[in-house]
Amino acid sequence: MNVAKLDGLIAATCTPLDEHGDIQVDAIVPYVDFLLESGVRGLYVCGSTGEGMSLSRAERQVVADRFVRAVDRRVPVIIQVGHNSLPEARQLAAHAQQIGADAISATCPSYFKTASVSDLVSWMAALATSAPDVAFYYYHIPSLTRSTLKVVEIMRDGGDRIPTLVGLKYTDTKLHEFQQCVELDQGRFDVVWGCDEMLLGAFATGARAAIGSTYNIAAPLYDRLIDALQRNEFVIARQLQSRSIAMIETLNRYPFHPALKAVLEMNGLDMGGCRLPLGALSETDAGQLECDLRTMGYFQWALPESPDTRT
Ligand code: MN9
Repeated sequence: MNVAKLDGLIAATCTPLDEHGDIQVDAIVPYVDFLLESGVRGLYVCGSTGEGMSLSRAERQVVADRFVRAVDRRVPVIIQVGHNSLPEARQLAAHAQQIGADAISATCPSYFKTASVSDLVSWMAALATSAPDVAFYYYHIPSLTRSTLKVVEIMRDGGDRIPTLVGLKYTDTKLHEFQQCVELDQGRFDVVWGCDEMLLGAFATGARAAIGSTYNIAAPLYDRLIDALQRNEFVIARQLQSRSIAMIETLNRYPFHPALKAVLEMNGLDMGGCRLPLGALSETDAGQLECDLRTMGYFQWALPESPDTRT
């Protein structure tokens, strides 16, 4: 099992769809090349951004397989295998191991709420036995799962009972809780930040890697933010974060997921819309979004070839 810690920006990938709403597999190779050229250092596939929960198991397996093959070992690939049905989740995990993914990750089941940390860890342990040679990152995203279990306790108990549990994707905004997870058992776990608009706070609190959706469309901006922090240039880091906040607020108005795909389309990639219930942007909305982004300077500061590499 490869347990090297993740480092830098990991893109939570979108799933390209065609005009019928089916998976558009041929779009994955150019998309992966675009992400790696923009500075992304890993991929997180079939998560919230990738609409994993809206895809069938067969579709998820095709998507996972195509991303792993397109990356061809250049960066780590993590496959999100969470599912309300444990047998389905286990088959996804076994498949991820079989195709050579570097890690699996899973949300907790979310239709029935898990009553105790111990029950959830039993569920995770059963899942992990289906991919015994692959690192496992628990995916904490209470805004979507509505889980109220304490994530530090999940990791503590999970660490005792699951040999492959190496880390956590922490997608919440409680920096103090994130710090507790980072410091648990002398930094035993690879705790990866999941809220792009608070990257600055997370890196100040001990994060070394972040998994997120907007690293698809602005990795150079966030890389400059991390560089600024490493040079203790906090004013610059705050200015860069403030651009990211404004960009995300703009996307949220459209709403977020189809808007993210529309921005990738503006970058020359074929992404399509989202599957219902998320839907797609109308042409008018996509045009308005492009106009909003142009006004805020997005095309000047967010992209690999951006002319403005200053703040
Ligand atoms: O997990 C993403 N969260 C959701 C990662 O999809 C709910 C984030 O990357 C957010 O999309 C991002 C923008 O709010 O922080």
